[in-house]
This record gives sequence, C-alpha cells and structure tokens, in this order.
Amino acid sequence: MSEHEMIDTQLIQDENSKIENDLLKDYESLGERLERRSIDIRTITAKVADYAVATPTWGVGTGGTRFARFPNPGEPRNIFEKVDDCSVIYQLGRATPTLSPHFPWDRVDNPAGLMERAASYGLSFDAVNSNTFQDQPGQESYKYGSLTHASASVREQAVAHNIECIELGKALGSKALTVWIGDGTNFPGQQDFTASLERYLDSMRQVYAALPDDWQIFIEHKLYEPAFYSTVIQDWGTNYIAATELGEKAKCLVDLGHHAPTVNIEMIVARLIQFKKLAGFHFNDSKYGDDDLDSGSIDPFQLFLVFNELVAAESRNAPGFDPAYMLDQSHNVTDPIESLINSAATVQGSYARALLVDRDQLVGYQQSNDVLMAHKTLKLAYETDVAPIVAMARMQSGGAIDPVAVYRKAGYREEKARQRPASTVGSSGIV
Ligand code: PSV
Ligand code: MN
Repeated sequence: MSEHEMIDTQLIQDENSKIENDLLKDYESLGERLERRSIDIRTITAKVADYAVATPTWGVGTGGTRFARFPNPGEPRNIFEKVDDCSVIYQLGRATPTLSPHFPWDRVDNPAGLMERAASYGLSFDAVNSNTFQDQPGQESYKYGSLTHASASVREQAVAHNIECIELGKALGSKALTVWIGDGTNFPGQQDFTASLERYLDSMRQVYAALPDDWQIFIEHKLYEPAFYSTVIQDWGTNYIAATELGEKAKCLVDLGHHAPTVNIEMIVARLIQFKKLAGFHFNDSKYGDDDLDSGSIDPFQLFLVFNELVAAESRNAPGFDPAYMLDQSHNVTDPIESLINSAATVQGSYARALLVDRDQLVGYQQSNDVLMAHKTLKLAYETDVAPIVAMARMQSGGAIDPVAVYRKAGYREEKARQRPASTVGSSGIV
C-alpha cells in the first residue's frame, strides 16, 4: 500500500459498502453461469486483478484538436501534478500502477524526487517516450523531419534527444524507450522514400547503441498525421523491418488508432507475436482519423479480438511474449481522470472476456471446419457481461466498486480547480 492517498479511503469504503451486496449477488450469479462452462470465476478474477496497464502522463491534461483546445478546470501544470492525478486513477481503479512519461514535457532536474513522489502513491515508471515532433526553444526545427531529416545536424539533435530520454528513463527506473516520429511528407515528390528510411535506420542505430543491456526500444508506427501524404514509419511492415534491422532489443509497438479503418489489427498482433516482435500497445479507439478516442468506445469487439490473440499466446507460452500495456488517449470533452479510469477498466474487461474463450473447443471447431461454432465460441465469451469480475478485482485490491462515482463524490476536480489556476497554454496535454 502507498504512503498517502489523494482520495479519502473512508469514502471509498463507505461508498463500496452501499453497493457491495449487489456486487456479491451479481458475482455469485455470474460464477454459477461460468461454472456451467467449467470456468472458475475466482481464477479469472485473480488474473484480472494482476493485469496492469500504464497511464500516459500526457493523458491527464486536456487534449484538443487542431482547431481548439478547451481546457478543463484544475488541469495539472507539471509532471508532479500529473502524478497526483494518475495516483487517483490508480487508487480508485487499481489497474494502473505505472506511468509512461513523455519528454521534454515531463523533464525534471530531480528525477529522484519525481520517483519518490510516484512511489509515495505506489506508482512506478513504464516506457519513456521521446518527442521529436515538436520544436523546443533554441533548437533546430523539426518542420521537415527529425530522425529522418535531410540535414545531419537535425538528425544528430533528434538522436541526442532520444539518448537523453534513455538517461532520464534510467533515473526513473524505466526499461524501455518508445520512439514515435511524425516524419513524413505532404506532397508527392517532397522526399525520397528510400533515402528517408535509410536515414531513419542510421539514426536509430545510434539510439539503439545507447540502450542499456536490459532495455528495449519500442518502435511505434502510424499511418498518417501530421504528415498527410507519406509517413516514414507508416505501418507494421516498415516497423517490423526497422525492428529487425536494429536487433533483438527493438520491437514493434501497436497503437490501436494508427491503422486504416478496416485493417485487421488482431492479425497484425498475431504476426508480431509469432515472430517475437510485439513490444506492446497504446490502447485507444478511433472511428475516422482520430487515434485517441477512449479505449473500447467505438469498436469493443476489436479490442476483445486483440485480447483473444494475447490470451492465446499466453496460454501456449509463446516464446518471447511479454508485451507492455499502455493507454494513449487524448481527452478533449471528458474529464481525463474519468476517461482513464473507465478505459483501464474496459481494457481489463476485454482481457477477462478473452480468458473466457474455451480454447480447446475453439481448436476442435477449427480442425473440423465448423465455422459457425468456432465463431460462436468467441461470441459466447465476448457477450458475457464481465463487469462483476472487474469490479470484484478492483474491490478486492482496495479500489472502488464504482470508481467514477466515488471520484465525483470526492470532489477532486473541484478541489484542483481551486488549487490550480486555469491555464490557456497547451503544455499539459496533446495539442
Ligand atoms: C502519436 O499520435 C502518439 O500515438 C505517440 O504515441 C505519441 O508519443 C503520442 O501519440 C502523444 O502525442
Ligand atoms: Mn501512441
């Protein structure tokens, strides 16, 4: 348990006690139904309780679009306040014990102090993220690219930043660097596809060489945006090639929002697992071009199918399978703390559903080409309401049965609105 908490633990207990009986009844009834399918609800609950997903520090600020940003009251103004907000998400939801920081947004002079603040809430640091998609004062511009820029000095600056991120990450106890670049073009003819990828590989080899032995580098691909004609690391194919060229410590990170609308993401996940190159995830959802909607808010079945691949890999002890799980969302119209609590629970729920798939039965139907029954095997798991399992896992771990309700009742946002004067700058979230 952590040393101190942002939300009064008595409030959590009082609120839980009001609905605990209902939860027990729902849990018992679900337990009976699962027993008929030879599934032990306690085993599933224990696995769900063990499942963790990292909070992105940038997610607790209000996001925006390229048209406007409408800041929430009480936004965190620096990484210490972001950690405070993340601790609320963890305290109430119990699914998010780690934080994924982004530099230079979260750069501090005293990483030990930051680690201490996080540890006081029982939090630690997951993969660190570099940022060469924005200019910083006094630097050469990334307008025409960063790690792939035509100018050697801009590439050197971008490489140096990534190496600095590794250093900052080491001080925070992190073990991985996630590299996403916005490099690409808006016009056919603007850039040579081959030369820009060559420059990327050359820059990344220098970053890779600076990785400590027990570190990994996660390469994140994205179809488009900010570049609208071509992007250098645009899909999992280029990502896989880059990770393979770099070496064993390089793996491919799948941000769910970074694919064309109809792409079969679960199949990409299966391929990356098969060839030991799955780094992990940035969970979010998307409908058209946004890559930052709340997890499971648009296509929860897809999220389930991704977890179906993960659980299949887990159950067959797939070699080298150890993905990092992170959320990556931008909250423009909701309270970020509520969205992140909710999204972490949604991700946990998808894991729970995937655990309910009868894998032996599925293999049998696949072998005998019983298409409908194979599909129904997945659907049966997907259509099971696992909310009592997720809520029970949360309650047993000391969290709130209904975390958003307790968050609202605690008046945390109102309190922070008083303590943190309104900001109009875009520093605390994704712009
Ligand atoms: C890019 O869209 C991305 O998904 C990358 O992970 C960035 O680091 C993050 O969003 C924050 O802007
Ligand atoms: Mn991402």
